[in-house]
Amino acid sequence: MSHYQFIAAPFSLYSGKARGYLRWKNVPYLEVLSTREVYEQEVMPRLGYGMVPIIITPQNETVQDTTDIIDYFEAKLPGPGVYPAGPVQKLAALILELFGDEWLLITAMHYRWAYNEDFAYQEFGNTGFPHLPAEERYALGKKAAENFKGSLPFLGITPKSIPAIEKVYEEFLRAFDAHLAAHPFLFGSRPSIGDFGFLGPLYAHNYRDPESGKIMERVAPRVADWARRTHAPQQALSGEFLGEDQVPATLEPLLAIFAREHLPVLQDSIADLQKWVADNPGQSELPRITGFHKYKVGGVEDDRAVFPYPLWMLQRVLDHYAGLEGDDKAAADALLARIGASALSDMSITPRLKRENFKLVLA
Ligand SMILES: N[C@@H](CCC(=O)N[C@@H](CS)C(=O)NCC(=O)O)C(=O)O
Repeated sequence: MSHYQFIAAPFSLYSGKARGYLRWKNVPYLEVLSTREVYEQEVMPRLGYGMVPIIITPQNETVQDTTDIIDYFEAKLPGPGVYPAGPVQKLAALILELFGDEWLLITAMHYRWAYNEDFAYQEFGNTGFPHLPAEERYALGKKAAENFKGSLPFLGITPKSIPAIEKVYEEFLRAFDAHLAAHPFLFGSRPSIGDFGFLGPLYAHNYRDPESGKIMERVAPRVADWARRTHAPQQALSGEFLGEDQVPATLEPLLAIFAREHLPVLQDSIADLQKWVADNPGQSELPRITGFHKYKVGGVEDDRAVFPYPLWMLQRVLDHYAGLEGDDKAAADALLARIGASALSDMSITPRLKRENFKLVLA
């Protein structure tokens, strides 16, 4: 076997993120549908739990987590990459990857389950049980989807927060659409790690789910076009990042939404991690949820679970920032101040986190 296997699903958020990257990077891979059998016989034994997408290498190694998948191929394959060389561009790209993966997720989950419930059940059924008749596929798909639909309140998606989620999402779509009037991708003509972070929620859910796709086409047709182009690049390894480490001014409204909506959640998550560590001496493996907190979306307060995993992604941002010096640091600080994210410069994840054997653990 000389190709990579990519176990994934068409309707899966993080599969969309990785697939767009694999195509742009020209990775020789074959996609394997994560049917129930594949999930039970390949995914679960390899990870110790169920999660897609995964990569199986020709040497039979497993790579999970889309960020690890991207980093694996960035290190392994020659040619252009998705991390900008410009230090301020890279900082902004890492922030936007985190924001896409972990905050736009809220919009992806809300719109799927509010407007595409039947379609989603069909998709779960078609993927999990493709050999069964349509009715059985639907029934089993509905059952398989229970946990996902059931996660909405944990993500802070309730009747109270929904109008605010929709308001912020439309603000985000308009700002991204305006940016795309001037640039094909976030940082120029080459997709970056930030574009792929956006792609999961914006392609697999918010573009591909039929009712959500109509909303995207109506509010932000350039974003729909970007989702198509980024998920199915016409030319692998193409394009350039903007010169002189430019972060276009049109990205600042997007970064400001991160600072306003996501950063406070991350600050609470650090505090909760520290509390969890104090309450659980001697334990290294983190649970999926460390607690609950009040969060705000579009100014509306609601309850939400606190997830430690996004702190592992935030740590990447903070590690990059910590390495900046001189003019680069001054330019980064000026950007953070303009977007309202100066708090980032004093944040640190203590204790540090790492991923080991597909688990999040204290470093
Ligand atoms: N951070 C992970 C997230 C992957 C993820 O949540 N995948 C979803 C499907 S899109 C899944 O398999 N979820 C199963 C679960 O959460 O139990 C990544 O980037 O790969």
